[in-house]
Formats: sequence, C-alpha cells, structure tokens
Amino acid sequence: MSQRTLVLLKPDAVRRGLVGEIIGRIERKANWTISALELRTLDRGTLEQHYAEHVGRDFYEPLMQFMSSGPIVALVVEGERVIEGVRALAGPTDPISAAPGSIRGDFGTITRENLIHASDSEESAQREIKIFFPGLA
Ligand code: FUP
Repeated sequence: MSQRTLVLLKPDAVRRGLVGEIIGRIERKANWTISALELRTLDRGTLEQHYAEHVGRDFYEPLMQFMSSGPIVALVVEGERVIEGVRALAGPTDPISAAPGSIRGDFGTITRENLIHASDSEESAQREIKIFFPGLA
C-alpha cells in the first residue's frame, strides 16, 4: 500500500555534509518518490509540536537545543511501505546499536545526534507532515 512519511535530516547530517549521502540512499530504493523537500531552521514552536510525546523526558531540552542548532532538511517520501522502509534504512535510535549499513549505524555514535528522523506509523506520518508541510494535501 502506498504511504507517505516525514523525514528530517537533522542538523548534524547537514553540518557534516551528509545530505546527499542520506537522500541518495532513499532515492536508490525502487519506486519511492520525494514529494516535498526543504532546507530550514526550526523554531521552538515547530519542535514543540513535533516532539510533544517527549515533553518532560530528561533528554527533551538537550534534544530541542540540538534540533534548533542549525538548518535541517525536511522531506516527504511517498511509496510502497515507505514508513517501515525508511525506518529500516535509518536503523534504531542508538547509533551504536544500529547495524552497519544503516544510516545511523554507518554515521552516528551518540543517540541525540542520530542524523535522521522518520515517522514511525501512518498516524505519526499524517500528524508530522501537517506540521512541516501544511500545504500538502
Ligand atoms: P526514533 O523514533 O528512533 O527517532 O526515536 P524516539 O522517537 O524515541 O526519540 C526521538 C529523538 O530523541 C531521538 F532521535 C534522539 C532523542 N533521544 C535522546 O536524545 N535520548 C534518548 O534516550 C532517546 C531519544
């Protein structure tokens, strides 16, 4: 079934010049398309909406600081099983536990700076796409 997912290339990915590498991995998967893409620096309000489920956690403030520390690239990717598929490309949250071959496993070492966000369900994808691309039908 065709789906849409919200992907963020976090400030570490942009600073380290990994945007092409990461988008390349997404593009090389067959039959998926990028339907929106933008470089932008996130304000507090946008991040509060995006990370609402993590309010009150010990990592919340450092995460907010990190996510607003420089520009990110936001994109919407569309295609068959893309939600599960981009999560598989990304690997698990902790980059040291992430298998080599995954984005986090190949490029990350610390959990906060784990390079990429990808929606974890249809419900999250719908909610998150509205936050970042409200104009997208
Ligand atoms: P994920 O779904 O893999 O992106 O991870 P979560 O939604 O659980 O967490 C969102 C972000 O919070 C992570 F990408 C990084 C940050 N985080 C921490 O900094 N420390 C933690 O212990 C857990 C998450």
